[in-house]
Amino acid sequence: MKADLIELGVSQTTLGQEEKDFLDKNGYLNLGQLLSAEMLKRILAKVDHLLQKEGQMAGAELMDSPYIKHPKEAGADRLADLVNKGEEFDLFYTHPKVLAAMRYVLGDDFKLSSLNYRAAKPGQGLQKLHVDWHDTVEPGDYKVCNSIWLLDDFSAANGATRVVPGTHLNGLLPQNELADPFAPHPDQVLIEAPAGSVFIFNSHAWHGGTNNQTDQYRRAIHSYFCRKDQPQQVDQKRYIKDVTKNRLSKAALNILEV
Ligand SMILES: O=C(O)CCC(=O)C(=O)O
Repeated sequence: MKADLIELGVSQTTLGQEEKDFLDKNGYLNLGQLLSAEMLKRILAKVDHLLQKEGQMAGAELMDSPYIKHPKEAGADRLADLVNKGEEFDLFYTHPKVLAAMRYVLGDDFKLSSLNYRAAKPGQGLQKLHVDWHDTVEPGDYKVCNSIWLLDDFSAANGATRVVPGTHLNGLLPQNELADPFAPHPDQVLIEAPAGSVFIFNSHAWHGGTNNQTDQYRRAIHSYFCRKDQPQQVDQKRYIKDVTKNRLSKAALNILEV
């Protein structure tokens, strides 16, 4: 295993065999509640502060990217480049459990692609079933893998993410197969779990946000990773600030590839 991953606390056993088997078969995995109530409070306070501060510019870093599919998604608030917006967000790309899952899906050579906030607005947030890649891939030849960190309890009512288990293995793209990619899929599973939980989903599995039918935002952070031979969704070298560089370990900086 790469020295950087060992330094960040990843070992061969960080992910158990049952977890690996579940992820292999289904293309997603519940890592449990990795954020405490205290951590959630701090993160949400920081997110609120950033949303206020950035206003209309929130999420602007994503507009620069040729790789994003819905930069101006009307149904959701976004914040981007959280790597450079506070130490509260360091954990999202250095947590050993998340890194172990990324390594399991992408192999030893992977990096952070982007670290963004997405909040489905009340009454909105429905997305097509999609994959985060432009083509099909052979099983095992995965290019991208996402994690979603729940900042609110996720339920069927408030727009929980949906995943169609096993679709990372079927060599099919939802846009080619589904008459209506917005419609509920008979095999879809909703990620319903308490705030603080973290789910991994292989980005080649069909997935998407569902409609938030409540009057509150449904908030989450996505730490999204890609293989080292692929471009990042947000060019980390371009955005990295001295304050971030000075704060992070060499191993963490290597995950950003800066
Ligand atoms: O936030 C979610 O529930 C899923 C978001 C997603 O899949 C995306 O934005 O590509």
